[in-house]
Amino acid sequence: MIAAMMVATTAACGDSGAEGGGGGDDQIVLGFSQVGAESGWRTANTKSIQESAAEAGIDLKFADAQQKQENQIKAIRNFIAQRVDVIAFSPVVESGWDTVLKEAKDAEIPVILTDRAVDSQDETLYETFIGSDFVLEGRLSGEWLVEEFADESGPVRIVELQGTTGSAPANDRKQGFGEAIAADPKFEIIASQTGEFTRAKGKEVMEAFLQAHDDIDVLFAHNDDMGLGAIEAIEAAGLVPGQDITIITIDAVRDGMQALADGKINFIAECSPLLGPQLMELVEQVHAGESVPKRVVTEETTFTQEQAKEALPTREY
Ligand code: GZL
Repeated sequence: MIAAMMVATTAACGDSGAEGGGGGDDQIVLGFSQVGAESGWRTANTKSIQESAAEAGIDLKFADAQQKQENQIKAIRNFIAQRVDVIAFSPVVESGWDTVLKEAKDAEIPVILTDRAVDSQDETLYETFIGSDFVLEGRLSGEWLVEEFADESGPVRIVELQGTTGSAPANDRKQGFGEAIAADPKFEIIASQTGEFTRAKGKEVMEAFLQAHDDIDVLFAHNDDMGLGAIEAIEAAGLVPGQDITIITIDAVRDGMQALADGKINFIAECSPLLGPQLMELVEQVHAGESVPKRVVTEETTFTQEQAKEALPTREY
């Protein structure tokens, strides 16, 4: 991959607008529709994509959908009209993509899914999907909790901050976590609601949880940002995050890892946003007509409080 990038001699001219772009004749033009800028994870993901496109000499036309599916559909149609070489996007929700993906297929423009999946039954509508195994992330979170509370007789009362309603990470993380804690009936999810993957909404929903329940033992948040917002609500309620309420989150972005190292979060399952380099390699392969695997799973790990302290100094995001 590094060699492939070094071979790309075209001056880097990653275009950051949805319009324009100074691509040379032989330069690959990539249209990318991003979910939005809702979380620290998304910011790091966008940076990785933009920097990797520039390094690979790929002319990037980047569109931010502000978490709205209709904006992503418009952006994809715009890319088709511009006759880009490849389209890539992170689908904000799983459903409702077949029509626009068929339009891209009819226009003979290959599509790559990044980060999140679609629930289309027609796998010919995209070349490959590169992203995390969200069910595994949820399962690892639940398994840590089962182990951590092995000596507790229970009940263990859990509140859950879900990601964006209908999104693959929200659906799959909930599934994986639920499967893991089903091992022992002492674990009970007493409230579950979307915090839209944002700090502000996570704080607002956690405030409501705290007003409705005075016996919360655990918070499972589908991303660090909602967990960080919830920590503000927990502290405002006079409780100690990480002690009065055990907190598990997913992503492992810098602010989440800092809270983990500080003892305010107890466990984080990593979800790497650094998809840029692998995405650009796939774009080049697809553009060259090479066959690519239908599914590329990103490598990830998990962190305890001690591991966060060790990892923080060299954390890329
Ligand atoms: C997961 C990604 C999720 C992150 C959130 O791959 O889609 O969206 O977990 C982000 O932080 O908002």
